[in-house]
Amino acid sequence: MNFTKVSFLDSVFSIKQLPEPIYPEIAFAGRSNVGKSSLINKLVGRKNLVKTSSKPGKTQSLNFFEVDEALYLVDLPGYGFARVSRSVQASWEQLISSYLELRDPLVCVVVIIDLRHALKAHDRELIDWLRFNDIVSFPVYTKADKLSKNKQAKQAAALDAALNIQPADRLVFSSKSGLGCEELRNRLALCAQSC
Ligand SMILES: Nc1nc2c(ncn2[C@@H]2O[C@H](COP(=O)(O)OP(=O)(O)O)[C@@H](O)[C@H]2O)c(=O)[nH]1
Ligand SMILES: [Mg+2]
Repeated sequence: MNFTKVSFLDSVFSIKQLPEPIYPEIAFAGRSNVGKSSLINKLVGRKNLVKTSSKPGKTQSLNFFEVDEALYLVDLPGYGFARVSRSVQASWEQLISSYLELRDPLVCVVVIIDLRHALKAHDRELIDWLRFNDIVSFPVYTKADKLSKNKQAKQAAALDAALNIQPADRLVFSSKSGLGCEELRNRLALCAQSC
């Protein structure tokens, strides 16, 4: 798998609408505006497969992308966006949590976190919830290019401590420079093959 043959499959707004479970699936989660769309685009070497935006909260569906006739990438709606109503937020959460809990081919949830900041409550809630439900998660610390090498190491160590993980259990990433991109492809290919 080299992440070259990539196409958009479908936008899913309800559990009933999910595609046939024919490939392993890797989902991508993160706070709105954390850089999730940029990360997916970088991963598959496409500028605009997933729309990026400076306006957070755009993605309201689960967006499925097919990779190399072997894998589905699933772009989950961003969370922690204050400007949507509570009822809209609740229905997103319902869709996402049902998908994560019930979907057999799901092998890993990539949780994207901003390397510049301390761990946010929403990120912790998600990771705790995934652990509680025995769903494999893999944190990726993004926007590394915005920090010096020293600061990157310091911030990554702080996030590792907050999540109680080792450096081997996560990646430092930049959609701008491509830092960590090859490692992420390898890691996800391994996840997909192990199922
Ligand atoms: N410098 C830098 N900017 C980034 C990076 N990733 C995303 N961004 C910027 O952050 C903003 C939000 O990115 P987007 O991918 O749309 O975030 P999403 O809401 O999580 O999908 C955009 O302005 C991106 O250009 C990164 O690794 N480095
Ligand atoms: Mg996005």
